Amino acid sequence: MSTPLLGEMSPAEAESVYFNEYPPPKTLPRHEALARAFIDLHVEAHRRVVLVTSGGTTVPLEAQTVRFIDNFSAGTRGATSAEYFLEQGYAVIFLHRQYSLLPYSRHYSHSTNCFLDFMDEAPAAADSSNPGHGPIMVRDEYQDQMRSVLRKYRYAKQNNRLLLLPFTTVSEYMFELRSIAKLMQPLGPDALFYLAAAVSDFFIPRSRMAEHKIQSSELPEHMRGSAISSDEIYTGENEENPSSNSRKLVINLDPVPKFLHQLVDGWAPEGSMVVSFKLETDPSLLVYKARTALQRYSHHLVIGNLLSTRKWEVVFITPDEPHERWLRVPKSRRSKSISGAEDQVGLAEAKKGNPSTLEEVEAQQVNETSRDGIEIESLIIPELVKLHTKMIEKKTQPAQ
Ligand code: PAZ
Repeated sequence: MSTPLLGEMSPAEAESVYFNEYPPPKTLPRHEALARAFIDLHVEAHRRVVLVTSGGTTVPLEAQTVRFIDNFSAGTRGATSAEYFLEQGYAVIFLHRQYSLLPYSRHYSHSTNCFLDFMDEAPAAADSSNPGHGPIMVRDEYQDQMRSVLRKYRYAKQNNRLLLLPFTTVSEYMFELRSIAKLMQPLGPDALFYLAAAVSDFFIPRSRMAEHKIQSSELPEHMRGSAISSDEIYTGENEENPSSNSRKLVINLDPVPKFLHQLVDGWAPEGSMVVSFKLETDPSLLVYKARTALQRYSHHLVIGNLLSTRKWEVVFITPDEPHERWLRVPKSRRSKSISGAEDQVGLAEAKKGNPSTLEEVEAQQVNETSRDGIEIESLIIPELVKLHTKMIEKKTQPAQ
């Protein structure tokens, strides 16, 4: 009889099997201690705390990992959202893929906005003992923007409002999410989960994973040991009788269990708000898939986005009226995106007719004074905070 896939088990069974299969990440005890102290501090202050997850997860192909599967997410949504949550007075636990974008420093990231381009060497003072070494300073044209970012960053740091916790693999992410969610219990309705990370849907279970680097060329027999040789098809199953087809690597992945169910029904505090994201590439699927996720996990909000338009529009799918609500950056305020496709804005809502919604008009009014591009997160977070406030009021006000 074949072993059932995790996806075929009950959520509780899948949780037990999954978490017993992997050793917890080495960093977990330290992260738990940091998270506990952070949460205690903010419970004491009656402050709301949001757990923002951000970036992609890796799926290792070997236990001693040389190769892994990854995804596109740079962590822009998570890092940007964290800044707007901080602006709204939340304390933020930022559970992020290591080396993905971080709140505040994202403005000066290595790939798009190299921090060195913002700097200059000023002439040395006339009386300097080292005339060849002028002080390093921020270029004039960036002073205001950098001062503003720096002040917000220092405020968050000095006031203990931001806790950065990194993960890399999908299993590390799962362990961290479970532990932090449970630690957030004392927050009750003041806890918010904002699950923006792009978590892999597929993985190779530890029991079927090669220990060592998968070999791409033949080894002499006496050196082979348990190495997967090049005349085998590696399926991630360590099959007894692998079919022979040299130089091919065929990977057989299992579905990652959907722990959203466990989060909503067990790990997260009673009364807390859970927001998940749904990413699609096919506009005709987005709303359907987001609605299905909301029904399946019975949480509070699914934010749907298309890969090609995610910087300019999202849809809020809620259990209550209006059920489907689009937030859009007005055309004139859309920042350019190399990977984006502006002509696809509105397509996922096409059946509804005119995509120019109330939100578009409102956004135009709110930001009338600024001619710069608007970040869609500046629209998402205030709306979300309103919904969270409503939920808290419902939970904390005695029934009339
Ligand atoms: O990191 P990023 O800003 O490039 O992308 C953000 C995103 C598209 C990963 C996020 O908005 C999202 O939809 N996350 C959930 C993906 C999913 O599991 O469907």
